[in-house]
Amino acid sequence: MPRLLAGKLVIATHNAGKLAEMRELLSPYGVAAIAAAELGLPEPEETGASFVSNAVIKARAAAGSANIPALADDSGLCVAALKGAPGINSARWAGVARDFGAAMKKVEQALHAANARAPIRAHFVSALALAFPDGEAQSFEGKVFGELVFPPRGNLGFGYDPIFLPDGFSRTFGEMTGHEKHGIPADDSPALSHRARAFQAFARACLVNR
Ligand code: ITT
Repeated sequence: MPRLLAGKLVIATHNAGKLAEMRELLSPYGVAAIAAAELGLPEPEETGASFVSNAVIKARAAAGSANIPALADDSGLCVAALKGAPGINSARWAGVARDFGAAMKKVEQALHAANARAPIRAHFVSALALAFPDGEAQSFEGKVFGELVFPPRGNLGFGYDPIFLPDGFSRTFGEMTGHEKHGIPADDSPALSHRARAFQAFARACLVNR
């Protein structure tokens, strides 16, 4: 049985783009969301082989250190012509400087080396994990499919947003407002982004006051 959540929650991310989106997603629920960095929590090593396992590692580490429930996201861009890369290594492709201009170039070069032709199919995945201080954890996954475009377009969002064109749209995530990318429709029909879709599943299972 999922455990209902109320009160305080740590958002177990050190990524400012994700943190802003997760705060917006949580804002209607009256949950006091505290960022891991505000508590000075260390970043655990992401040793898992899947998005879900890495999300659980991050959520458990934060819940254990902060002694309150923690919500973590592990996410990434999976490119079909690159056999799913960068996938769970999406942040690592940006190097220690987290330079996503360089990471997007690296994707483009890898596609060139693989002789990939348009349309370049890709999807984003987000695994959200909620963990409690006793180690209990639940996870929820969301995906969004589309294609990659070069050169990158738009300076909104973060990470790989400027090269991702979701199916059915003519603007990349980098050209969309936060509301368009991860807004939750009033009738709770599926949101657009991977993270918002995972969040809808999380909210249905765990959040109160809906
Ligand atoms: P935390 O582990 O502290 O949460 P991180 O950036 O290291 O931060 P991940 O290991 O999950 O997080 O890496 C996922 C990367 O995939 C992230 O750095 C982004 O660049 C990219 N990514 C994930 N969601 C994205 C989105 O909505 N738009 C663009 N890029 C995204």
